[in-house]
Amino acid sequence: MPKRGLDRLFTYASPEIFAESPQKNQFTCAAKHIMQNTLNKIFSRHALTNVARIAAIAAACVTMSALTLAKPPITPPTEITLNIDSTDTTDSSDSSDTTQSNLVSACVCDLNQDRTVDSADLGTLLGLFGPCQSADPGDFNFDAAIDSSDLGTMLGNFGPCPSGLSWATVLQWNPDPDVVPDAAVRAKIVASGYPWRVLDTGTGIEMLLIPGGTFTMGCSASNSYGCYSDESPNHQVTLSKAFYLGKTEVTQAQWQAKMGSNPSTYKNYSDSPSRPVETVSWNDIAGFNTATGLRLPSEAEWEYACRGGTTTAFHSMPSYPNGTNVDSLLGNIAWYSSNAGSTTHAVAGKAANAFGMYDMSGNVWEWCNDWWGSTYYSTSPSMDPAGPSSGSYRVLRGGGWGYISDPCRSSYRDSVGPDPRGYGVGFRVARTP
Ligand SMILES: [Ca+2]
Ligand SMILES: [Ca+2]
Ligand SMILES: [Ca+2]
Repeated sequence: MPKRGLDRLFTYASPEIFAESPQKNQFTCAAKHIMQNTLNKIFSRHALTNVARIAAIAAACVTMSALTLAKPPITPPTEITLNIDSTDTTDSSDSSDTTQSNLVSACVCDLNQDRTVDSADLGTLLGLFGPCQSADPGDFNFDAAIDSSDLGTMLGNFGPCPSGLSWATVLQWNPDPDVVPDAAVRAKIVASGYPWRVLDTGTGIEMLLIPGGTFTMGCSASNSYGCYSDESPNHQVTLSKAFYLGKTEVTQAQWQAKMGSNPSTYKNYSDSPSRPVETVSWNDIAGFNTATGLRLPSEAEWEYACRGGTTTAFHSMPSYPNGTNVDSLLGNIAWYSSNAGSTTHAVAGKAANAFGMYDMSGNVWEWCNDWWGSTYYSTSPSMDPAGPSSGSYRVLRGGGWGYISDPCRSSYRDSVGPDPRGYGVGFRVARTP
């Protein structure tokens, strides 16, 4: 906790503030005296860690609570319906509300719902001090009063709300509008209940949440290139569940750290650790994913994540929020034959798409989990398609540094057997929450 925050906390917790609260009559002069003494001691103990200071203040609050007027014992309910979804505009309950059974782990102390319990929530809580309806926001122990006991609960839960994901560290709960410009998409991410930007703890790979949704999969011709037969027919696909996808292709450094070796052809450059790993077969990646708990995206997940809401040959880029079919604009988002200089490049060097994904087009080709089938689109299920049940080739997507604009189109499909390793082929990882 930064000093400024700590100072604010001391200010909020001062007896003068309590004295102005609606409950001031519940605090005796003796209680104020004890509180003041405790705070003075805390101020004088500079060796205490911030955590210890907060704990000490919480203890003081409990002391205060013990000195308030006795109340009849109340049995807290085991669960409560909270208006915590993004569609709510009022406090009245509705069908979209979420029922939480563990109030602390649900981060009920996060009163402004920004997924972090901090001084902003503390200020709100202190502003609510006084009698209330049991289970009003801020009344964490359901005793029909917002008081120092609730304050102690909040102080004990300071920090980012838990993700509920055993494998992830939360970097950012809510999507950044500069990265995910569509408000409706941001609302869907928040409504998923999962954090937007996380770090896969085991690999250090940064991943972003892609919300479920429906899109048209298949042929998007560019101005210069039409589609191939395996990109048709266009068909509507629904991805029923949100999933995490690597913000970039897996880098050489990330592969090396997990696998202990680096198979990449372009590994002798100063920026090679930040370049995508390549010369990896589909079967090699199966080994990487077994070691990490990660997986490859399905082909449908890949195209949905690549398009980011666009229906054009190439996804969005600065000045072209709806994407473009103009092949000469591809260099804004992709390393390909016209700008790559016949080599890979450090990931995230070009503009990201509307989900915050880099290098979906170009740099290295990306393996998908699916078997490839030339006529699969005519039989693909509309919900969560996973590809043919068997085959000889696995799907590759996105084109690469050595290729023209044609295969960099969002709908272009290629296929290679699971064993060959190509110096233009890498991957990005997905994970089911
Ligand atoms: Ca908060
Ligand atoms: Ca209470
Ligand atoms: Ca790529």
